[in-house]
Amino acid sequence: MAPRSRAADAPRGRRARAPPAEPSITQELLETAFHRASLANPHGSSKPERDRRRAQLKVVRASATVGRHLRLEVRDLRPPAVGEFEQELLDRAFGPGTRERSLARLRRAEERIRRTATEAEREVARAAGSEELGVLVRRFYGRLASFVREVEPDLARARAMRRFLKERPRLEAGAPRLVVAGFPNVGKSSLVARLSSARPKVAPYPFTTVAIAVGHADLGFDRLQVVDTPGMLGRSGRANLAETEAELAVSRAATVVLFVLDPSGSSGYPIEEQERLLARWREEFPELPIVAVETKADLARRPGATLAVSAKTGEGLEELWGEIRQRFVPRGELPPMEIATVEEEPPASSLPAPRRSSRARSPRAPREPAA
Ligand SMILES: Nc1nc2c(ncn2[C@@H]2O[C@H](COP(=O)(O)OP(=O)(O)OP(=O)(O)O)[C@@H](O)[C@H]2O)c(=O)[nH]1
Ligand SMILES: [Mg+2]
Repeated sequence: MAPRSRAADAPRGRRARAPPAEPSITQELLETAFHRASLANPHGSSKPERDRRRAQLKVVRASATVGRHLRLEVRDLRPPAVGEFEQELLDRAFGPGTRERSLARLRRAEERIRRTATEAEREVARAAGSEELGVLVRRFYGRLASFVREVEPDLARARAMRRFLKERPRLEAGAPRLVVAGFPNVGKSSLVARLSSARPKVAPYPFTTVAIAVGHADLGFDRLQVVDTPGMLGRSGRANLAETEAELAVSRAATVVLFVLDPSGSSGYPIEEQERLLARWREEFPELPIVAVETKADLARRPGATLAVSAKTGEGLEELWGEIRQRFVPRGELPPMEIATVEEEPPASSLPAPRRSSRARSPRAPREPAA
C-alpha cells in the first residue's frame, strides 16, 4: 500500500495560514521531518501490522529528524568552537547569557520531543486500528510542531550567532597566539602582514579592521597564530563592538600581545594617549606578556625607542621577530622567571575585567582558551 501523504498527517492548523515569502526555520524543519516520516514503507504480513509499523516509523523518524536538526543548529556554539573569547564576544553582540539560554531551551525542547515520542510509540503499540493510529500520529505531529515553534526564536538566534562566528576566523585552541593591538590606524594590519601569512586590508583611516583576522607564522617548535585586531581607544563604557572585540582578543585570547605605537602622528592619535592605554593594560593584566613596538620608523623615530620598526621599509622587523619569539616557549616547557616591577596607580579602568584563571597562568606559557 502506498504511504499516506504527509499532508494527511500534518497538523491541520498549519495549512490554514498564509505562507510567508520565505519558509521560516520551523517550517523548513517540520517539512523535512514530516517528509522523511512520510517515506516510511514497512514490511508486514498483514495490513493492520503494516499500518501499526508505519505509524511507529513516522513517530520515530519525525522526532529523530527534528532532534538531529536541533543538535546541528547548536553544534558550533559550544566548546571547543566557543572558547572564552567567543563566549564573551557573543555576550556583547547578542546580550549577556543569550547563547546559554537559547542552548538550554533547545536542549529542553529536544528532551520533551524525545519523551513525547516515546509516549506516542507506546500508544501506537496499543492502538485498536488504523483510524486510531491516524489520530495518534496526527496528535504527535501537532505536539512536535508546537515544541519546535516554541523554540523558533532560539533557533533564529542560534543561526545568527553561528553566522556571526563564521565571519571570524576560528582561533585554534591551545596553539600560541600573538595578538596585535593598539589604537586605530597605527599600522597593526601592516605589521600583521609583515609577520604572518595574513593579508589584511590596510588603509589610511581608522577602523579599517572591524573584526579579528588570523595569520600564521612559524615559531620553529610551533605554529604561531598572529591575530590582527580592530583599533581600540580605551573608552570607558562607550566602546563599539569592534573595540570590544579587540579588547577581548587581548584579555581573553592572547598568549603574548604586540602593542603597536605610532609616534609619527599620522594615525591621528597622540602618542601620549597611546602610551596611557598601554600602561593601563600592563597594570591591569600584569601576567600578560606585552611587547611594545613603535612603528612607522621611516616617518618618525623617537630618541631612545628600544624597539622601532617600519612595515613599509622592513626596518627593525628581524629584531622585533626575535623579541616576539623569545616570549614563546614550547608547550610543556617551564617559562623563565621574571622579576616583577611596581607600576603607578592606573586611572579607573574601562578594560575588560581580568579573569582569575588568566592571572594564575604563567606569563610566558601559551595560554589555553577556556573549554
Ligand atoms: N610610512 C609608513 N606608513 C605605514 C606604516 N605602517 C602602516 N602605515 C600606513 O598607515 C596606515 C594605517 O595602516 P594599517 O595597517 O591599516 O593600520 P591599522 O592599525 O591596522 O588600522 P585600523 O585597522 O584602522 O585600526 C596605512 O595608510 C598604512 O599604509 C609604516 O611602517 N610606515
Ligand atoms: Mg587594521
